[in-house]
Amino acid sequence: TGVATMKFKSPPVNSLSLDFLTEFCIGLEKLENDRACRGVIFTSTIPKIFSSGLDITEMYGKSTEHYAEFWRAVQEMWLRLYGSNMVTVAAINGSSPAGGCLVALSCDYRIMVENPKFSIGLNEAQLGIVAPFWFKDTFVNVVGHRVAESSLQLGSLHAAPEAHRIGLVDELVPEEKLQERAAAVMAQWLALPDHARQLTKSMMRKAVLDRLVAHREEDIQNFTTFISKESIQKSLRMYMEMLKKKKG
Ligand code: CO8
Repeated sequence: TGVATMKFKSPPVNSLSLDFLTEFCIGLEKLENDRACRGVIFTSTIPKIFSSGLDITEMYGKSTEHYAEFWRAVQEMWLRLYGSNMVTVAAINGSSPAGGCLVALSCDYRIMVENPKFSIGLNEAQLGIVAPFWFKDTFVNVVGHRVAESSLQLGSLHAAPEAHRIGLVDELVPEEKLQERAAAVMAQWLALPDHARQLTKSMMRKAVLDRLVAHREEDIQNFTTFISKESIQKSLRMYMEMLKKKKG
C-alpha cells in the first residue's frame, strides 16, 4: 500500500530515551529511503499511552556529555520527522505529554481517541523547564499564537475533547475506529501527486527547520547549561518523585 505503521513499544510509558530516539531515527530513515514507502502512521502498542515524552532519567544526574548526546538525538528526531517527505499521521491512542506531543505535532495530521482521560500538550512549564524554541514554533504552527501563548505558559495538558476544540488534534474517534480512520486519512493525502505535496510541505516548514539547523550547536549548549543547573536538577528530581508517589 506504500504505507508503513510505526508502533511505539517501549514499556512502561514509551518515554523517549536515547535508545528509543536512535531506533526511531534509524526506522524513519529506512522508510524515507524506501521509494515504495509514501506514508507513515505512528501509534502505540501500550494501552492508554502514546508517549510520555522525553525520558526524564536522561536529563538528570548525568554528565554534560550525556546531556549533549541526548539533546542531539532529540533534535535529530524532530528534524527528520518535521522535515519528512512522507505523509505522516499520528494515531494517538493515549496520553501524550511534552515530547510525546511534539512527535504528534510534527506529523501532517493528528487523530486522537476521544477518551477524555487521555491528554496532550506541552507541559514543560509544570516541570519547571522551558519548551525550546523549535517545540514552541511547531506548536504555534498548529494551534496559532494566542492558544500557544497561554497553553505553554500554563504547561497545559488538554483532555482529548479540549485538544480537538483548540485545534491541537484534527479529529477524535472511538478507539476501535482509530486505525481504520488513520488509513482513510492517509489514502486521502496520498491521492495527490507526491512532488506537489512535498514541495508545499517544505514551503510551509522550511523556515522553522532552518532555524534549528542554523543554531543547532548553540541549542545543545543552551540545553546542557540549563539542564545542569542545580535548581533545574532539583525540579526534575521532585517531579520524578511526585510521579512515583502518585503511583503509591
Ligand atoms: N521519563 C521517564 N520515566 C517516566 C516518564 C518520563 N517521561 N513518565 C513516566 N515515567 C515512569 C514513572 O516514573 C514510573 O516509573 P516507576 O514504575 O519506576 O515508578 C513509570 O514510568 C510509570 O509511570 P506512571 O505510574 O506515572 O504511569 P501512568 O500510566 O499512571 O501515567 C503518564 C502515564 C500520564 C505518561 C505519566 O507517567 C506522566 O504524566 N509522566 C510524565 C510525563 C511528562 O511530564 N513528560 C515530560 C518529559 S519532558 C519533555 O518531554 C520535554 C522536555 C524539554 C526539555 C527542555 C529543557 C530546556
